[in-house]
Amino acid sequence: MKAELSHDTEFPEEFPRDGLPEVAVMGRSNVGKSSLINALLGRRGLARTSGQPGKTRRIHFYRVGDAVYVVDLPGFGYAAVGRQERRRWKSMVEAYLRGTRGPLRGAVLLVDIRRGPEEEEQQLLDWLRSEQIPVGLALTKSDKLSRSRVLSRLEELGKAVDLPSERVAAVSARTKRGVGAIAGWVGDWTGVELRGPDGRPLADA
Ligand SMILES: Nc1nc2c(ncn2[C@@H]2O[C@H](COP(=O)(O)OP(=O)(O)O)[C@@H](O)[C@H]2O)c(=O)[nH]1
Ligand SMILES: [Mg+2]
Repeated sequence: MKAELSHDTEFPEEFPRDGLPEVAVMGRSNVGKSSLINALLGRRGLARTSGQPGKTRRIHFYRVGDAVYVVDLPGFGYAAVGRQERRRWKSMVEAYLRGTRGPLRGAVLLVDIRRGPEEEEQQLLDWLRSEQIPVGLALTKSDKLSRSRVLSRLEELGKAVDLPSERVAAVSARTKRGVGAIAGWVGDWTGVELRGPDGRPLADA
């Protein structure tokens, strides 16, 4: 499926207006948002990854197959980002989430599997719930833990956020673990079936 960066902005008046469904990808800086988007959309280097956290300050809309936008929101809560920047981040994400966000069909919240959700993530989850936006929790960098540790973290963190097990996935941009689960969520929320370069559906059967 063709995927391209179609809108790159911080201003709500420059968000897409074609009404295509959107799925937001959110989480702390450096948690692996851009890497996961690249794995999901099958294009290395489409979303710019960075060893320097806090660099992405704009909202990136990736249009996939002229059917759906995958939205890379700026990361939050990185210590090196000053107070003013945090305020700017908050107002940007709120503008996105709150504005005329009719097309927002679901949100993938990324949390490092080793860290687990902290206060900001819990707040974001509460807010998404109160707005009745479906949410999935992606536990990133699962390649950093042993298989048994991954399983125990899945159970533990799933409980902590009170999501059904089918909405919690361990993912890795390195091994591509969990990409099928996320594609499944996108399908459930938007009806759009993401496909790999070989044309086969990415979602787990
Ligand atoms: N081991 C491992 N490293 C990852 C994974 N995903 C991202 N990273 C690394 O984490 C850093 C931040 O990734 P990036 O995708 O830019 O995070 P973002 O700030 O949330 O967009 C980079 O150095 C990536 O190489 C993963 O699944 N496994
Ligand atoms: Mg990024």
